[in-house]
Amino acid sequence: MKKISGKIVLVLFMSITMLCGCHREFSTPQGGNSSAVSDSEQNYSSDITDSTQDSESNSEENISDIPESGTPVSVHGQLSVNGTNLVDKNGKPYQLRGMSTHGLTWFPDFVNEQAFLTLRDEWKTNVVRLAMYVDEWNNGQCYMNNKQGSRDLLEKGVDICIKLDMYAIIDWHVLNPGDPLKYTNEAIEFFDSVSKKYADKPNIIYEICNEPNSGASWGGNVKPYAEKVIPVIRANDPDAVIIVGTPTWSQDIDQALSDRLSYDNVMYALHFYADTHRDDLRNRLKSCVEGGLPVFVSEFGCCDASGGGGNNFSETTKWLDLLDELNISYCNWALANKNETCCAILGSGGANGNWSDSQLSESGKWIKNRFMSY
Ligand code: IDC
Repeated sequence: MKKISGKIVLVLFMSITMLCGCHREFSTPQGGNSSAVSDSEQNYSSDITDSTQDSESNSEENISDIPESGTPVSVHGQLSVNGTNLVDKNGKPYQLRGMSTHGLTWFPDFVNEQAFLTLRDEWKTNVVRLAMYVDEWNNGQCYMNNKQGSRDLLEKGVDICIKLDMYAIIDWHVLNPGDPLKYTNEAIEFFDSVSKKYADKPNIIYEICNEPNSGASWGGNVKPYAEKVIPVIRANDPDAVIIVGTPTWSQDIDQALSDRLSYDNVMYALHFYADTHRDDLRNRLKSCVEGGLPVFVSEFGCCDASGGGGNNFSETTKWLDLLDELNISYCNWALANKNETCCAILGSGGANGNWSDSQLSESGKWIKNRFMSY
């Protein structure tokens, strides 16, 4: 992995940005009020070429907002796992906090530099999770129906994170079907290729199966799948952190605790939706961490598990306080403006960042304030 001094990267970054005098903005096919538009109706543009143009946005303000100590990856470098902790290049416990995109091909316009820059400099986050749905219910907007388009958007997101010196989680978003083994060959092909491409970048974290479900068990499905995919990533990128989903929509971390994978730098995913999952799951988390399991909350919502219903901020607070206490990293679902409780941006908010509070949903406002409170 590249080891570059934080200061050099910061100076380079600032010089390049000042030379350009602008933020590049990517094409954003979706405009106006899209809240009434369903996922399948989202206008997925296969042309995701950058459209470099002068921006009226406040690039200088954003630059001066960068903390003295530098931007995330230049300061913290290659992450690894030590005991239950995610640690930085100096071996110090480090917590990633950030937003997860919605399905990349469903909301392609949110993959743009100004949006991620706002997440970094205003919301004070250090990671973006890039959710690439593997298969879905007949809407065609997923990897199995559009490999190249999905892959292009994913790489666009990763490249923006690298440019902005943020961490990027490459999420193979297994949801349907619930058994990750079903697309093992495709996963191997995909992870071999991306891990080759990004082998020298300390920014990247691989998440190999979002949420196994529908009876997929740890021992029978998830672990055998992980044992096929992890060595493929390791052959190209020996020290990247890899997150592995757990059964029952990434809730059964206890199954992993009793039957751990034998690789280093592996973390196990726990997902919660605060109005559905409460003390029982929090207690499971505590006991698994006490038992030595490194856990990563790669997805959570402030609402119920459908992504809808009302927000429950008092339960979310209990969750996030516990995660802070245990140094567990987390990503909030989702950076999108679908008319859904879990989405952070209102329909009128658009995808280009610099959102005012009136353009954020209740959940968006709340989570932004939480991120900024650190
Ligand atoms: C939901 C989206 C919703 C979409 C649905 C399709 O919010 O717009 O129609 O997926 O399947 C998860 C999943 C995540 C879900 C989310 C909310 O990882 O893909 O997104 N959720 O239901 N696990 C628990 C909840």
